[in-house]
Amino acid sequence: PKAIQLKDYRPPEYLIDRTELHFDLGADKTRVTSTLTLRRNPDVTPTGKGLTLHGQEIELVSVSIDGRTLSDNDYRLDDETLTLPEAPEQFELTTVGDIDPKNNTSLEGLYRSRTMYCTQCEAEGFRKITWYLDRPDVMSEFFTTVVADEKQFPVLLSNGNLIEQGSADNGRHFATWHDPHKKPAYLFALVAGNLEHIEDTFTTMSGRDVTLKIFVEAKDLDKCGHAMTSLKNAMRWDEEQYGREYDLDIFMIVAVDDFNMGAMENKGLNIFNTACVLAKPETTTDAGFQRVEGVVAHEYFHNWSGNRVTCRDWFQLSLKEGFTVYRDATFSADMGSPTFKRVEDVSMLRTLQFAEDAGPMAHPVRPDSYIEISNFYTLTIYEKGNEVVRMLANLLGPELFRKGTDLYFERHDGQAVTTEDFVAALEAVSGRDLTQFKRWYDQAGTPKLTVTDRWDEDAGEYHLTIAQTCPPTPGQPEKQPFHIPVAMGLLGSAGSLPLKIKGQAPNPETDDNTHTVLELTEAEHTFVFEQLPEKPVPSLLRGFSAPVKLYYGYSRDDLMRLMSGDSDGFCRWDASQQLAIEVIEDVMVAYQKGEDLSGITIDGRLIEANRLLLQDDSLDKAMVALMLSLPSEAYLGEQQDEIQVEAIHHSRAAVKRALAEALKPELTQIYRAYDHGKPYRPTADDIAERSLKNAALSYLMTLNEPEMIEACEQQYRQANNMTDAIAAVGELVNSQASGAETVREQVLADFYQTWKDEPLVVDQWLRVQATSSRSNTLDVVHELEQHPAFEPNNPNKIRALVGAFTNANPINFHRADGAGYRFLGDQILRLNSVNPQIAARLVTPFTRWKRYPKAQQELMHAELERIKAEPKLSKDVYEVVSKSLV
Ligand code: BAL
Ligand code: ZN
Repeated sequence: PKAIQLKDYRPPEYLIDRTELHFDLGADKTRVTSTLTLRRNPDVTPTGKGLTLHGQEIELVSVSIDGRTLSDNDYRLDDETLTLPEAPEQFELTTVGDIDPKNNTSLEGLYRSRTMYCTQCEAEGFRKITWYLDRPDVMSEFFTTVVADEKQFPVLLSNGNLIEQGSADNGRHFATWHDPHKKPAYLFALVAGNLEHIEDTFTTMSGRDVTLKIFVEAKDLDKCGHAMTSLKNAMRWDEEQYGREYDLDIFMIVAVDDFNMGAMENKGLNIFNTACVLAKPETTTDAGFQRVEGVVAHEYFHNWSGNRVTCRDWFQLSLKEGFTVYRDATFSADMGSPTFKRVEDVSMLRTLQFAEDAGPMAHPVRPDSYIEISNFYTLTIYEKGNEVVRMLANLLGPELFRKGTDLYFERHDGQAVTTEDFVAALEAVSGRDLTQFKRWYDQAGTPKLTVTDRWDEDAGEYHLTIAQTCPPTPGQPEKQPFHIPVAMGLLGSAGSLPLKIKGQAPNPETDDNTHTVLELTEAEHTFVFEQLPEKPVPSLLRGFSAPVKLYYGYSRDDLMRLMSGDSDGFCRWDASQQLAIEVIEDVMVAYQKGEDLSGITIDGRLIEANRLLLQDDSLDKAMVALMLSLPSEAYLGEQQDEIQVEAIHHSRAAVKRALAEALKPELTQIYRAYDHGKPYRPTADDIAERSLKNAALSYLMTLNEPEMIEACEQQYRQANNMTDAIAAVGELVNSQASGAETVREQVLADFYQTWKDEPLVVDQWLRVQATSSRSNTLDVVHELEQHPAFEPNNPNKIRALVGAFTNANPINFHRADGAGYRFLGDQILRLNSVNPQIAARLVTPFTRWKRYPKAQQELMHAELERIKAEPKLSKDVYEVVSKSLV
């Protein structure tokens, strides 16, 4: 397969002013008739090659130009294109083609999910529906008619407004939709099904009433309320924060069981994975409620950042995704706990995006080449893209950033543009030169900041030196310095110290007396802080002001001071994590020496720091829960040159047990004080309280005491919400206590019996078992693969069982005998032909093979070779596997 290059971008030779689609959903095939009003693009010099349209897996019935049917000699057809060598300057093209949605397991284009038909067109699925210029810079006005059996498919939906509906022959009916806003084909959507809906209205800032509908299967009607509330909050928030008003009379969401992604922002008709829209306390965890709120907002926000202003080409994907993640993250922060949200996002970025950025698939936020664009819906495009927009917003300050986004939306409404255009709008309103900043879009890899300091007691001066480097990434051996904002302050023995930087006036947009933003542009800078009464401890990268790795030699006492005294919640949490990492690393040294970890003594400072947290009632419970949680095994692995899976697992567990022993009274007090009977609310305060209580349970369960196992079982049986129920199941599933065996079996059986008809809860049942650290987990996973609950082609089930085992269970996935790797290799090969997107995604754990000791490297490498040898490898899997083997 050939790579597509950004440098080869050419504007389209033809434009499509109007797109008229007619879908005849038959019992067997679906016939699609498309009538396109085409004209030459006046801005492009003709190449003389005629018109080439994209089209795949469609059986051609006929082609006509201006009503004249073409003969075979008038066009060329291959597996991917339809070419009209003699295309006129301006004409109407009608194509008729048959597609087979029932056998479309790729879940791209038009496909069947359970009882309904639905579509997924981003990035290049529309070409599986009809022949088209399937590229985001071709925007058209769509008219869509859907005809289907009235009993089986009473609901027929597409983008825009419903303009006509009625009966058709043979018990069928039709609906015609018109979308007045020009859009690229990737935003097209169609749904036909036996669906029910909830309805509400939203009055926009200019006083227009918009109808809001959420469509689901009848059994899920009671799980739509949270999504509707989230949607209305998001609509209001976007008006208040960005001045963006909704632009159609109706906004619809449809929930679908079989879906590759989380959701899709099709104009006026968002299609959602059920996992990202359905929620009720009995079936959905706190994290699930938060995910629904975030994803509903994200897709809604795309209406402006993505739909009204879209991408010129797929290299610009982060233009809409990075910006929209930034928008949804700030929305979620406003709706809940800002520090909690920030810590959660940074944890994911530092654990997973940093790993991607250091591996064979590393690519810039604006990539310059790809083989299969589906492989580029990555953490780099989304999450690092979010960080890049966040840095821009912080550099400009709120007022200028808002002016900049206003200008961006106004300048480019109805256009397909680039990340350059986005930055240009921010430059225009601020007068800032962001040329160097744009390296964040072009250079891959995570910059590394090395910080050193010197205290001049006599002068009362503190010298802080920050040096930046960035490791090589594929195709980019050398990097230029980045423009990096480092938000910081200085801590004295009694709190924050006043900041006075030699030769530098404070910036009123970002600074106050105790907080400043240092802007790095060179490979090294030294800042001198004057008039200080004592040697400070620096509080660096507050709020995680840039996506970098920061190295400063904090002493453990410094970390304790930051944990209790810093004004920045993120830095307090980060200090707690750093202290925990160091203590776990102490134990790893003992483990490597073969010492017995069962009664190991750990650094008392970690115990005391946590005791202070647990005893201080004035602290925000969300912060306490976050700071109490030990860094994940994955994040601990990221800190090491060579990932020692077993050492990390056993050392982390030993530290957790040692903390539980030392803090048993405090943890028990928190656990017992919690009122399990209180009604469930998904508010920030209640989520924090549950999170702290379940963290206490998790610590106490490491002690293997019968009364805690009993308490855990009781929590499961009495829970009025899924957060508490699944937390208890998770503890039982992981428990090494001999007394937990029977309870575990009973609880797992009871859980399945209770929830076997709720697919999203069954997903949680699969996930909790797949992530158990007990040594027989791979056998359990193999058994679950054969269980009726496991639907082998459903992406949510695959993620819950295969994805969870291979990404979130290091100790079992990386088994020394390679059985975990073989399991994943088999799954990838099985899914390669069924659903290439999902298959390619599953390869991720193998992309990291070089990070492990030699024996594991060899086993993973062998699996990659085995996959590469498959004769019919999809482009998707080929790209990830071949890049990993370089
Ligand atoms: N555009 C694909 C799904 C999303 O990011 O919203
Ligand atoms: Zn998005």
